[in-house]
Amino acid sequence: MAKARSTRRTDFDEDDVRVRPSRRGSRPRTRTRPKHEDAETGRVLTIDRGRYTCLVDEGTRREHEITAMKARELGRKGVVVGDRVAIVGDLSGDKGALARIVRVEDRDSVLRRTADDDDPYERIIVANADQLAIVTALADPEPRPRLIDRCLVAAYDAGLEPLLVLTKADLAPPESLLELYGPLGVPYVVTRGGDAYDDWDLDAMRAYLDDRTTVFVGHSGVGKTTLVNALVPDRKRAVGHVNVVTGRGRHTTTSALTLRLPPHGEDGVSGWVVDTPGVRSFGLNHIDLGRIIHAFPDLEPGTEGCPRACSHDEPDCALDAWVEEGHADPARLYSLRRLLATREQAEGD
Ligand SMILES: Nc1nc2c(ncn2[C@@H]2O[C@H](COP(=O)(O)OP(=O)(O)O)[C@@H](O)[C@H]2O)c(=O)[nH]1
Ligand SMILES: [Mg+2]
Ligand SMILES: [Zn+2]
Repeated sequence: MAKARSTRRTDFDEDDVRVRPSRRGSRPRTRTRPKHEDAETGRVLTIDRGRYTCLVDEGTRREHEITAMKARELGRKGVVVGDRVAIVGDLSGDKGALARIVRVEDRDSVLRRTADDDDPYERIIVANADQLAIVTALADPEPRPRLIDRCLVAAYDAGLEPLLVLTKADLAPPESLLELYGPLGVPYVVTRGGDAYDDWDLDAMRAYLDDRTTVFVGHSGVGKTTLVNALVPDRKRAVGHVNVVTGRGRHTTTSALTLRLPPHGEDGVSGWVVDTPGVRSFGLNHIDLGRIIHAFPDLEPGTEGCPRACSHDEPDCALDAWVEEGHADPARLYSLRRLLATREQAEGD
C-alpha cells in the first residue's frame, strides 16, 4: 500500500537525526578552531560505546591500532565505521591511551538504514565502502527474497556494487533463489562452510573482494561472521553470538567491524571486509527511487517517453513499449518493478 510522503528528504545525514537542540547551541560561532596541522589520518575500524578503534600509519611498518574519542569540537558530526578521520593526541596505541578525532574527511559512499520505513531515524552503517555483500542462507534461516531486494535497492542507491553471497549450500540448493536474481545480473558466490571452512572455495570469494571494501549485511545467523573468520583467520570473532558480556554488563554489539584480508597472490593484493551485526529489516525511508533506474542502463533510455515523475509502474510508463520493441529483456523490467515496489511492501516474507 502506498504511503504519502510529503516531506521526503533524500539527503539525510546522521547529523540530521539529532532533533534535540544542543545546550551549547548559543555559543558564538566566531570562535576560531585549532587547525590540527599535526593530525594523523586514521581509518575507523569499529566503534564501541563512544570509543573509536582506528588504524593509523596505514600501509607502513608503523601501522597500528589506537583508541580515540570524538573531540568536543566535532560537535554533532557523526563518526562511523569506515570513516577517514584526522586524529590528535596520544597515538601510541598503549593501554589506556586515548586520542581525539578532530575531523571527518568527505565520504565517498554511505550505506544507510532505517529501522523500518516509518522510522525517520536512520543510521549510517558504513562509510567509504565499494561493495555490498548481501549474505543469505539457503536454509536455516530460510531465505527472504524481499530482504535481498531491499538490500539491492540500498546498494544501488548508495552506489555500491552488490554481491549476492548464498551460504549453507550444504543444507539446500541455490537454483530457485538464483533464478530470481539472474535477470538482475547480480554477481553471486555460493558457499558451504559450517565448521569445514578449509574446504571452501574461498578463492572464488576472494576474487570479488580484492582491492575493495566490502560490507557484509544480512539477517542474523546467515553465516556472515563464519565467512569473515574463514577469510581473515587470525582475527576470529565469536560465531553465533550477538551479545557480549563486558565489564559494564551485557550489551548488544551494534557496530560494524572492519578487517583487512590477508594479502595473497604474487602481488600481495588485499582488501577490506566489514562484518556487521544482523539486520532484521532494511528500511528504505531515505532512498531516492529515481536513482534505482541508473542501475538498469538497458532500461534507462526507454524512460525518455515516460510521463513526468513516472513511477515506472503505471499505464503510461514507456518502458512496456521499450521492452515490446525488443530493446530490453522483459525479465529486466519485471525485476526493476519488483525492486521499485519493495519500499511499499512489508518485508516479512
Ligand atoms: N550448515 C552450515 N552452517 C553454517 C554455515 N555457515 C555458518 N553456519 C552456522 O550458522 C550459525 C550462524 O553463523 P554466524 O556466522 O554467527 O552468522 P551471522 O549472525 O550472520 O554472523 C553458526 O552456528 C555457524 O556455524 C554453512 O555454510 N553451513
Ligand atoms: Mg555475526
Ligand atoms: Zn516510466
